[in-house]
Amino acid sequence: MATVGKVIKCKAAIIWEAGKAPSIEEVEVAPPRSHEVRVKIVATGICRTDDHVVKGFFPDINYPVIAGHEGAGIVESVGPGVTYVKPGDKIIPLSFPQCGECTCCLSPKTNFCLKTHMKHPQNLMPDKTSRFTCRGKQIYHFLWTSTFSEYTVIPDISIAKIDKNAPLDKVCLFGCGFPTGYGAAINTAKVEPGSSCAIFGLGGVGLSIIMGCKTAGASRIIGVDINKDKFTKARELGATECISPEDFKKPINEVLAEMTGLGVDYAFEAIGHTDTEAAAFLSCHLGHGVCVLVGDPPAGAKLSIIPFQLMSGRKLIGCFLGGWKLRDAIPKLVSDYMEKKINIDVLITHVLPFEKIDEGFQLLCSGKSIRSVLLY
Ligand code: CND
Ligand code: ZN
Ligand code: ZN
Repeated sequence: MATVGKVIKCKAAIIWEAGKAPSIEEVEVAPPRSHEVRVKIVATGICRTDDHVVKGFFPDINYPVIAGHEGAGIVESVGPGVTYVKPGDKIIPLSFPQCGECTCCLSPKTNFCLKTHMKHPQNLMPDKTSRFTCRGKQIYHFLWTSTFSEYTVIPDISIAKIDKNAPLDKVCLFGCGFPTGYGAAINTAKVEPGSSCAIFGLGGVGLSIIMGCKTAGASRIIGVDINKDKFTKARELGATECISPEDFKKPINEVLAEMTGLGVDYAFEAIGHTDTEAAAFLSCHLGHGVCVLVGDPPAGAKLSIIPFQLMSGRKLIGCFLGGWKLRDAIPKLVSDYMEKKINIDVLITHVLPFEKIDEGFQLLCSGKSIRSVLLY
């Protein structure tokens, strides 16, 4: 290809500083270095975590930055040492790597690869440099994905090669929302047939948790959200009941306890507030209920729990990206989608040209969208 080894100029959405809306700019994207891949992103979803970057919730993130972590694209070129993919392959950038060699990758118990960007409090490539510049300034990466750029550079341990026939405008949701929620139910909670579940927050992540609970055979799936507009889709996907905390005087955990006897078998928090995390934990059945934290509270937030509530047998756990070892799991989930075993299309409520990214964020923040997919 004519672009191999050269700097590519393309459009990207840059968040110049925390609190500022992303602005569409022309960026220069340097060629991939050793064990890196340059990808042409075709489609990207907007996840709430990207909005947290816009709002400046993560003090470790440096600005200016290119956010975005729910994309799908095609390999443009590969750096030295890359054998896993070649130009033309369809891929999904992974916001969590799977190096396959570290002690966590070798353990079946976790997907927390130790080569993660989270081990280094910086948002640059693994060699601590950036591939993006704009108006003469270095631009920072985000989660090694930065899918809000038409071309992006990603470490080869952070990509999944997928079916060459996969529709990228749909399967971009396998970059975060769907596996994050679905895996929280299937892998992390390991929901059992006949069990009762409560899902706090019915956005793209929460609805995917509902799909996971339904697949696992849960008999009661209770959706909890203050935005009742979310109830229709939640019911369509498997919620048996939906409630709003604002309709009750007493705490929502007491309401759930009354509805279920002594609390739910599994509670999930997919909002990202410590007060709803505490409520989800207290909604669990005394003695054995399991609460899974999925939402992303602002950095530095602390959750307060009375030790007795854990000692009595309730469990509190959490997961990134649904606990999947992503490089192994994402290609299989995409195949399941191609074979119509799972349906993610229902989560896509809006499709917009990339230039309308700001509208996409507004739709998310006003509660009008589940997922907006941006097309380059
Ligand atoms: P989105 O904003 O679409 O959904 C959140 C839902 O929560 C909305 O429907 C709100 O109406 C609802 N809500 C807000 N406040 C309350 C409240 N007090 N009580 C009840 N409901 C409320 O977000 P999303 O689905 O894209 O993401 C959900 C969370 O998951 C968010 O915190 C995001 O940052 C996080 C996340 C985690 C991970 C992971 O790997 N663990 C990956 N991506 C996103
Ligand atoms: Zn690893
Ligand atoms: Zn996300």
